[in-house]
Amino acid sequence: MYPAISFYFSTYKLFWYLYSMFCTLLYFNYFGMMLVSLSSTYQVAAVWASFSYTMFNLFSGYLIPGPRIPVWWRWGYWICPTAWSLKGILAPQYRDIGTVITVNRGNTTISEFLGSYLGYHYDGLGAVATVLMAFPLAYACVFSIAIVKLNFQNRCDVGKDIRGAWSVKDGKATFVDVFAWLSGFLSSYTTFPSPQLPRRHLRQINVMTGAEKKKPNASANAGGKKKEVKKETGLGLSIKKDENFGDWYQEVVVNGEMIEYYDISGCYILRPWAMSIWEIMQEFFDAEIKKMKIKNCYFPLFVSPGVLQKEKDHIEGFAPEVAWVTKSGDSDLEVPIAIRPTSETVMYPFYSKWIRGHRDLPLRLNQWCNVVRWEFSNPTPFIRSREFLWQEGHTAFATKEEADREVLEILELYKRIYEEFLAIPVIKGKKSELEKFAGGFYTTSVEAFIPNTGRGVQGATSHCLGQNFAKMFEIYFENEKGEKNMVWQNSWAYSTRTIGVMVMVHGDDKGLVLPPKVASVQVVVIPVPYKDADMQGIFDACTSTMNALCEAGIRAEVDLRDNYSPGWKYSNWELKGVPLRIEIGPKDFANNQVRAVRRDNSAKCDIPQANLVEKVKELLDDIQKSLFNAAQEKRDACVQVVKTWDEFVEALGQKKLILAPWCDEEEVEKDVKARTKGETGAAKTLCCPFEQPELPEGTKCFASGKPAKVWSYWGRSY
Ligand code: 87F
Repeated sequence: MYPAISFYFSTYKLFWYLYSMFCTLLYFNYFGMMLVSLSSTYQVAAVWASFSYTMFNLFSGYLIPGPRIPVWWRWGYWICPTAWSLKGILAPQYRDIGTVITVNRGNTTISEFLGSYLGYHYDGLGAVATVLMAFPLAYACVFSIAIVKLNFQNRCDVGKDIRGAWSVKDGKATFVDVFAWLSGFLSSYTTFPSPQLPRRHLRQINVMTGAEKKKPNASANAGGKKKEVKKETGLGLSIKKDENFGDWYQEVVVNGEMIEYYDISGCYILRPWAMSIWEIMQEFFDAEIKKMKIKNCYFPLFVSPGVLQKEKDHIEGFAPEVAWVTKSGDSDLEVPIAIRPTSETVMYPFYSKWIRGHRDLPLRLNQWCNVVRWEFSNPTPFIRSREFLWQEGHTAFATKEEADREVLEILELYKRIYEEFLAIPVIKGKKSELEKFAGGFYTTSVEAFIPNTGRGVQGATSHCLGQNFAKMFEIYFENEKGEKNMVWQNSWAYSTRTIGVMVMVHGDDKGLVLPPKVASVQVVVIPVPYKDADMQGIFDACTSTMNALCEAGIRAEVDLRDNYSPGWKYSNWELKGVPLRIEIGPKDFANNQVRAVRRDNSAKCDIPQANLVEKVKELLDDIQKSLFNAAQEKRDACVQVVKTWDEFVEALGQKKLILAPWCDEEEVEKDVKARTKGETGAAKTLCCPFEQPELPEGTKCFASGKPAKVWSYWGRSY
């Protein structure tokens, strides 16, 4: 490039050219970064950039020579970085050229012309060099201060990119972070970039921290080779649970590696970290229902419109949510087919075929599958998605008593999933007439509560369908006396919503908090390298610690990655919610012990290797119990007993879980819904708890003033 622009070639001129160009590239970069760091959005930065670059042209001395710029505007010339670049490039190139040229009909030399007309003087080049270096330094400083102090990167989407660009804990950069990043940025300039570098650059910066630089052995791998320790983008969470619950939730499920967003709204990718939780619950529930002699089966995903119509009365309200396949390739299907939103209509025609006599009963089937409900209101991962995983049980009995018994047995299993596995307290109860499954006889449910939003959430349902579907689908059997009777049916389901409730209840500002019973990794073992330590010994101790735990049936993993610092690993496993972290450093290694750190309360303790398994089991049990107790305490603190409408409205405004005496009339519930309708949704009954407090004679319904018949939980809900 240099000879191509016909510059005179000498070492001196080449040096000036390269130096000026280097400073110029640098200040343009830092200037751009500075604008972004000073602006709340990219758009604002872009407006400033286009203004600034126009000024850079205008005052560069190229369009209007410096000495010709009106005196009162000349300060613009002095502060314009491009003016200094031109000085640094052109003065050394041409100031010693004595070639005579004709300008305005007079003769002059090039050097003379450059000095008098353009203002490029030979003397003072030292100042030019200094100023040229001062610009990038100044811009970089302003950038650093803006990043640390203004922290705009946390206030906008753009920030996610910017945050991704360096190691930032809790979403906030420190000066050390920013300078480390800037030095990485600079060094990428002076090394040959690989084709992938620019993108990687935006996402993560690998630098050795000061502390690690002092520990040359820190990252020595098994082979003794030294490797650079990545202080990776330990992004953690940028939003606090109490500050913006909705955004916090979205962030925690993604950064905690549970969910990935998909390009169809309301559909999400369940990553292994979430799927493993589902599988653990599935394993428990599947074994329990098998003990009850319930068998698994699988019915097709598609429903023909004719069968769906059979259930028309009940499906009416649900119809808008049914998704249809209307085409194959380019041609329209002769008859569109529905995708199952639930499987009553898919299964019951075959129940009618398979059930003939009393010996065919009970028929107890379950299927693990996906269903599709094309929801229109605000999709939320796990809680409300258009496709989700569930189990649906469909059973048929000869008598109502058998059906009633099963409804409660299944409900108890759902309660155990929530309380024993997910460490979430739930309330068992019966749904109101308005809230029950319209096709059923009665509906029972387990109800959880999310204190942060003050919303109830139906955790799982167990319906007694009575004989409604038997009538519709002609499911009859002949009893011992040869009489034709209709069967009694139940249906029950819990879904991946359970996982969302768990995240909402236990998660904190550091990320997910997984109860040990459902965590696919219950214990993570992390080596803590230290200067001059016997790293191989520590690594081996970590591996054997993991092995000992695994042999004892504890789900343990060891994190021997040598390109991440221990601190980064701690945050990463905390973000993912692993219940217990075990650290092994030189001191622990020497003392034949490990250090255990709990995720739920950060409590630390040292455990001798000799009673490792026993103590870890104890700790995991304790974490499970503490999580449940903490969740119960929090939930109970939100329960508010109200007796009057005014108290009800006040409690609703305070995001309480309301327990109120109620007349149990559908019209009154409709009325409460209408009167509380607002932006955040109306209040409704969650359930009438099986455990009823005493209802003294003469107690009035809080809403209608009529005599109360039951205590009922009320609230807004998901
Ligand atoms: C959406 C579209 C179409 C719920 C729907 O709870 C139909 C329906 O029938 C629908 N949403 N329901 C009720 C589901 C009842 C029931 N089905 C078996 C359960 C448990 C499992």
